[in-house]
Amino acid sequence: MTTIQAALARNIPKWREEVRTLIKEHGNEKVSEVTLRQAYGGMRGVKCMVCDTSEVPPDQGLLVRGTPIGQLTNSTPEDIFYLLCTGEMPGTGEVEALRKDFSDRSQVPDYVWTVLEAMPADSHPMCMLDTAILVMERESKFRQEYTEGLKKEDYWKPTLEDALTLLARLPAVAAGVYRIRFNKGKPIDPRKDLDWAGNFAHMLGIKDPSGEFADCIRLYLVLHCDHEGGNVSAHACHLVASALSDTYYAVSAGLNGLSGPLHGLANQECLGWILRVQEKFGGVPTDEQLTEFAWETLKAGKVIPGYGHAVLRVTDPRFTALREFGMKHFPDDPVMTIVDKVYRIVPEVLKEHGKAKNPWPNVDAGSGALLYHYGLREFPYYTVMFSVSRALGMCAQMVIDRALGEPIERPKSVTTDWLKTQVNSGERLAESSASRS
Ligand code: HAX
Repeated sequence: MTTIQAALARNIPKWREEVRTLIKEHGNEKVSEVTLRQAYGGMRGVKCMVCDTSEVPPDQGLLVRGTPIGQLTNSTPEDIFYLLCTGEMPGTGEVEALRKDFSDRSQVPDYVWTVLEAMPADSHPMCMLDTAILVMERESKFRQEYTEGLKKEDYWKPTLEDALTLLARLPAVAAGVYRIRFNKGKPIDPRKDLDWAGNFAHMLGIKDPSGEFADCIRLYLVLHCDHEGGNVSAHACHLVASALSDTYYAVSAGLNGLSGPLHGLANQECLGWILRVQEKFGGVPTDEQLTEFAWETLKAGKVIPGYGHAVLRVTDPRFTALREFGMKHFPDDPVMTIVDKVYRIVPEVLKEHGKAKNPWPNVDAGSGALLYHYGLREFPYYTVMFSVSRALGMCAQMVIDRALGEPIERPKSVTTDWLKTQVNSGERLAESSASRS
């Protein structure tokens, strides 16, 4: 049995050597170019950062350490965290050790509940989650050891410590946010006999006699774990961590990014859209009615939530996995039926509309329907569920960044005047070379 710490300690020297050699031998080779449009256009497609935990080929969707996410749907979040960090699929012993470690660290300090209880009753659940993470920053091992004097090559060790403590507490904190914010009663304590996902399901307090809700949560937490390095939350986390801010600061920053409606918050908007369809048509609409509703949304200048993606150009395999789960367990659920119908209709509407580069569903198009089915009906909470999972990827990326000694991130910005001059001088150069030839 190899602990996650031991597996990292074994792999990190190899990774460091590999990167050192790559930079030494090919450091000046070009891997990307930036156009003026990209500089104004959210840097879309610019290859200027490295993330080894996962990648998102536009025609395949998420690969976790090279394995398609569709092949990992029977894994647990513990498997996935080990895989993200080390690049190796853990055996039973490794998973048991990690599960026990999470369980040993899972006690949420009382001051977290005091802070959450004191927040205004209409606070957004994401604001509550991020606040809870920030107040725990005082316990950061990285900050403590860095202040005392820590060698750069050891930065990853207390970073991993902080990550494990934060991840161990996150399901309890997130479930507590649900119970406090939506008046469900006191937070529920974790159980020693349950895994990370099972405990999260248990602490939410949703009735689950068959264990099916826990299975749904397990799948949900696996599917949302990571999505390479350039998305808003991963990038925000990476950027903040690059200043050597500790795990609590960096994960909270990343999750603040996840709270935007074009990113993680889309899942709360998505189900809202589906339920508006259901309400307007008194149930499952006809194809014509749904087509008309989709056009109404677009003509009002709004986006259809859950559709489109900055990188993907196919149906998101995470949507496929969630849809399969729903169709297997509750094919006759009216909300699931609408989700399925939207999947048939909306891509055609978006293609005809002609704006979105990707007319296919992303992960958010289906996730809310599953949670709604099991009685978790407070939409503003959905991004918190996403966050619990995405923290796995952000933490893994941060440990690896620290291990590789990544420097503070500082791209160069330019002014519009500079770009105008650059463009004009480019034109002058082109003219003079044309006149010479
Ligand atoms: N409905 C209507 N219009 C859409 C659209 C959609 N679902 N998706 C893209 N478009 C529009 C864009 O608004 C943009 O219009 P303008 O030129 O008028 O600005 C145009 O199509 C081109 O956009 P794009 O290049 O295809 O997409 P972007 O990379 O700019 O944005 C988004 C990607 C995911 C933000 C976008 O597709 C969107 O807003 N989708 C709906 C919200 C959503 O589902 N977000 C969740 C994404 C997944 C995620 O991160 N989850 O956390």
